[in-house]
Amino acid sequence: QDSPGTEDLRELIATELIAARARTAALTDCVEEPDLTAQHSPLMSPLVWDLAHIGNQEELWLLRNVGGRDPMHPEIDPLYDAFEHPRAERPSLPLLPPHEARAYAHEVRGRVLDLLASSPLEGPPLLTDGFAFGMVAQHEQQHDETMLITHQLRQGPVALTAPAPPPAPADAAALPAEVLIPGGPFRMGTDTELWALDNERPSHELELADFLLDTTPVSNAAYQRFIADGGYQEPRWWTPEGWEHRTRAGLVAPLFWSREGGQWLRRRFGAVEPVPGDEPVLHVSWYEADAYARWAGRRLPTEAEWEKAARYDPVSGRSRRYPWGDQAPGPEHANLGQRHLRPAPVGSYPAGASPYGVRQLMGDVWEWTASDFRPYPGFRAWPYKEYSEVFFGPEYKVLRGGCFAVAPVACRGTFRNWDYPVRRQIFAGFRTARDPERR
Ligand code: AVJ
Ligand code: FE
Repeated sequence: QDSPGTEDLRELIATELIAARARTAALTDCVEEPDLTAQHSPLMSPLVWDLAHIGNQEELWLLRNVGGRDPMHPEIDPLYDAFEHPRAERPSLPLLPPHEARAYAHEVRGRVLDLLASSPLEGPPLLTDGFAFGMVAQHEQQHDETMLITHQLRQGPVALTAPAPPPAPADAAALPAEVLIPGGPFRMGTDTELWALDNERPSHELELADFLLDTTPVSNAAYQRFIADGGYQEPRWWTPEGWEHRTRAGLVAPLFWSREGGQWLRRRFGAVEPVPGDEPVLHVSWYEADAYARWAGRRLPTEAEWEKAARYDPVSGRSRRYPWGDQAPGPEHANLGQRHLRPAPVGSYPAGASPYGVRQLMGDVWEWTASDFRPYPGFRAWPYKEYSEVFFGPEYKVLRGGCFAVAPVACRGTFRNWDYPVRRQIFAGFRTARDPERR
């Protein structure tokens, strides 16, 4: 990717910071004070914590580290350090009340826009290509996704609304179930993506064998067949840890599903509706995705397979930024950015398909992969080891592709997300893969 000129970069940064704040405001202005300070789930922070944490990280990285300014309120730093207090503890901290949290984030932002106007956007690595600004815009958008998860977990009437995604295109029903991705060399990760985070770097070549990948994410209808076939009652589909967890947690269906009068219903942002068969399945753990794949005679794709399917251009042999090419995501490519508060039907977004014809790799639902979260060869923690490095290891599984709640600035073919294999509150689904039959 070519580096944009300084003025274009300033404009891009300002646009991204403003877009993130508009989303933050939408997520925090739509409920009253008690809903901002309450803890809706022990898995999540109160919304008012995310709000002040967004401002605090922006102050830390931009005003203090880039701008060399003194801390505005050093006494609040420990409250908003994610490593000092686990989420479950945060409601009992003396957090800034909503009006103070808003005023703090607003004050920081005003000073950041002043700093941006006078920053050279080159020189020290943190400033090069406006990296710290891009990181902060991504960080706010990541917390906007986190806050949307909190909204989904919240009990009570609907607070957020958005138009439904477009209906499935005419060819959706006739798509091949899977496509062959031929083996060969593939360059994974990036050295050039403008604001790629440390765990996406460096790029490195690897060799993959032929594999077949689902054309679309697994649908609710397909997942209901797994349930109806007794998939949750059959240990042979599950890993030992998965079965143990399934049993202890009493899993029988995706999170937020309930059974009424022979029909599966699902709660979504305060409304209850029949589970739509043609939507990608959402709110399943890695263990459930893995069990489904085994039941279907398949497996989850590895992270490298997923990225090859999303980025490899068989004509040039090059890895591209997105399945459709190098252009930034538009509304025709993918369901991103909380434009819609649900995934689009399977088979949507033909303009966002990869060269091999794989659809919806970006947006809609995060996709669980088979892979543990590990550093790439040559990884260097940057600019802080608490972003990625402290999470590397076998206890986290990688998710790829972003979901409807992810902003374009925090989504690309190289972007890596990770979570525990038991987690279901995240907007995660999956697609499956298999090896070709040997003959
Ligand atoms: C990349 C989504 C796993 O929310 O824990 C936010 C992103 N890091 N603030 C998370 C993040 C620091 C992170 N995930
Ligand atoms: Fe954070």
